[in-house]
Amino acid sequence: KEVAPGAVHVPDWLTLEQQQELVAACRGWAAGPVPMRAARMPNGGAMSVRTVCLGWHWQPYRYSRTADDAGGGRVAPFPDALGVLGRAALDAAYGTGSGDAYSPDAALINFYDAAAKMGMHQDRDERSDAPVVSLSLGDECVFRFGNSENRNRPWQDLVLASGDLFVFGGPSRFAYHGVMGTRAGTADPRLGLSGRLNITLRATGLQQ
Ligand code: MD5
Ligand code: FE
Repeated sequence: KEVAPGAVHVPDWLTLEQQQELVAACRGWAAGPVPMRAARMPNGGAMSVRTVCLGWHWQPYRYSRTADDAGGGRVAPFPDALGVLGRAALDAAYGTGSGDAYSPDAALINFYDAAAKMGMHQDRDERSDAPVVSLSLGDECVFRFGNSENRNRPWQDLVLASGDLFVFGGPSRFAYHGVMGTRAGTADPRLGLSGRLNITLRATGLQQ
């Protein structure tokens, strides 16, 4: 379903087996070499979401190869399998062949416990206007998709459930968005996940 130009929601895109594999992979990635952590904002406060990065490490508001805010180590490489999944995601959202030239080089994996939220923001630390691919796992959340002008109305509130794909490209790439909260206990017990994971794939446009 096209929510706005370039913003496409594909409910239940991942099979249960793919979701289980991704949850297991996220557990491995969360362990390190740069462990999952709550990013600290320039004002000193910690985000309620915890994040682990692959390929490039994100901290507000820049990307680097090393994690100054989480031990200083070099981030794990971006896995080829996520590039393959990203191309399939664009094909599913925009039509066959749309993903051919897509080569994301960073993944951010966000974990939401029952209290976590993410305020309205734009993702504009990338030097690329390539689409962002978002995959949801575990508990449902209320996702707020806004406009590209400011963090205020108009917006649309959507429920994102486990297995859902969302692609943000074209005129929607720099829209404001946020996660108002999760719905604790809504995850499929077969995932063995208490909380919500979100994987985003991005092309940073950065070199080396
Ligand atoms: C999440 N993560 O559910 C969301 C999903 C983040 C973040 O927002 O920055 O880690 S990604 C939603 C997204 C990405 C890029 C553009 C737009 C939405 N958009 O234009 O609405 O943890
Ligand atoms: Fe974002």
